[in-house]
Amino acid sequence: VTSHRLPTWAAVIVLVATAACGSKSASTGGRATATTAAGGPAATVTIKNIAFNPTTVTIEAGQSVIWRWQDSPTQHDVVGDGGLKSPLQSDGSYQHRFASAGTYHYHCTIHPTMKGVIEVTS
Ligand SMILES: [Cu+2]
Repeated sequence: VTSHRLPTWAAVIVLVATAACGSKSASTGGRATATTAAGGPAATVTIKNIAFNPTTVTIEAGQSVIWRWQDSPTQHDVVGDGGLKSPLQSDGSYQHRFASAGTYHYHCTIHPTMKGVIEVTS
């Protein structure tokens, strides 16, 4: 009597699993590509999974770094040496030009483990 019900349940489970899997891969599939146009930032730091990547970037004095937020809906900011101070945000980008050589440490104010360094050579 119950044997004819089993295929129905199995079909529903398969459909739900397929739908969930499909939507997940679609949402993580998109990625931005346009990053360094001529005369644009010399380096890009991606903010994702509650981390800066890469954590250390080396540029030359006068060059710029751009941070790109890809961790929505989690909010982060970039605050540190050399006047680094971005808005607290979950999307978008922040660009900063480093005029003089030095080692610039920065962090995210709401995630103590998020730290990064910009090495600026002369
Ligand atoms: Cu953060």
